[in-house]
Amino acid sequence: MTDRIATAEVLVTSPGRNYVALKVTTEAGVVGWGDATLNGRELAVASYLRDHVCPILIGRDPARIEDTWQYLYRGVYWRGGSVTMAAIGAVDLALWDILGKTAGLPVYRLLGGAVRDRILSYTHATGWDVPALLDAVDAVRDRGFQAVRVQTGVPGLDTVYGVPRDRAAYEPAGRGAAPAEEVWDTGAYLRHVPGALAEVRAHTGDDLALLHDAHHRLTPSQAARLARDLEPVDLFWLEDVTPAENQDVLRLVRAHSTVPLAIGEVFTSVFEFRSLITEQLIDFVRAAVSHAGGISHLRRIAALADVWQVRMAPHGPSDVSPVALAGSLHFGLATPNFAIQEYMGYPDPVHEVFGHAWTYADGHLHPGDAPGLGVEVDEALAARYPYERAYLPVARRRDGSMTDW
Ligand code: CS2
Ligand code: MG
Repeated sequence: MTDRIATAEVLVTSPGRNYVALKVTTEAGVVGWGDATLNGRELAVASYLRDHVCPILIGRDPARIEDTWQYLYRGVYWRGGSVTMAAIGAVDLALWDILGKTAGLPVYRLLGGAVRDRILSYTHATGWDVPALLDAVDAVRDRGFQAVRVQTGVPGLDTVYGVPRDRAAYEPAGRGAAPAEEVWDTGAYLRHVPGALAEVRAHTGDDLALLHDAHHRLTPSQAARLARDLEPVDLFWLEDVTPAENQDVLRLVRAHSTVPLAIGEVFTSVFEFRSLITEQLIDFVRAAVSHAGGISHLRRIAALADVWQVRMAPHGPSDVSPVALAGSLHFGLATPNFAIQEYMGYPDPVHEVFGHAWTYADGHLHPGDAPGLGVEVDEALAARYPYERAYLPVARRRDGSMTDW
């Protein structure tokens, strides 16, 4: 007998930071979880799901995952965009979770089975000055990581993307009535970063993969200059050198450097990646399983990328919940051109609300062998952490004009 979707509910919880979870329950009582978190715009996705998507899921066959994806993507005239794709991603994750639980298999086995034993992961090391950064890199190495993203403070700037002021973990979204305003100076950044990262490389030796995120801030010539100046550091990748809208710039960057380029945490579909992949302008795809339409759509991006030797490296900051991280890991274990998973980690309350089968050990992640995605949300505990409005910061140049954060 065909099972049917009985209910679809949205849960918003804030165990330290906001998360939006989707709970889909079938008539047979199987529960699937999805992640619909969009940092700083959480309630937009919650409403999109509650008001427009959940009602039309009821009665559908949960095993028709691809058909539901097409129904939600093509069945809306106003298609695409971060809110829509995060909502579709949440449904897709929940349906894969249900299929796995129904079959009694972890999702990676439904995707064709493991093609690797474990998934290489990277985490973040940050420091306001070089000595603090070197300490942070050493601490990350002591935890077993073989790859690390390094971000450093810039002399003359009070705030810098990715670098917390205190020793607390970096969490860009701030709670409050309005976004924090940061002052940004690309010239100061360009003068400081290549030397600082060269010191990190001299300190670590060759056997640690180093990554750096420019977070969308550079003009075309600045991007080319940074890539060129970072050549001696031998980066694993340089991320988001320019605003996502200007893809043509990457031709200029390529002409000046062989530094591997990673792009796309704000992209939500294969259509946005098409020329980046087919013109070989990038080396790594950063789309998140939650923001880019779920496992079903990330597989489509990966299939296109594989033809051009581009590899998958999904976004995994703390605003990607443990549910989406699980989805990414099942996908990663079963996908040949998967390279590396970002893993910032979570504070304890997040681990308690989202109990998970995935594990971290020795620089690697594994999704675990529990049926489905292997994440169960403790709803009673989640209810003790109500939503709190939070915004990502905005950035202004020294003259007060807005720039990309
Ligand atoms: C990022 C994120 O992890 C990354 O590479 O660029 O830190 C990003 O700034 C946040 O996810 C924004 O919500
Ligand atoms: Mg990034």
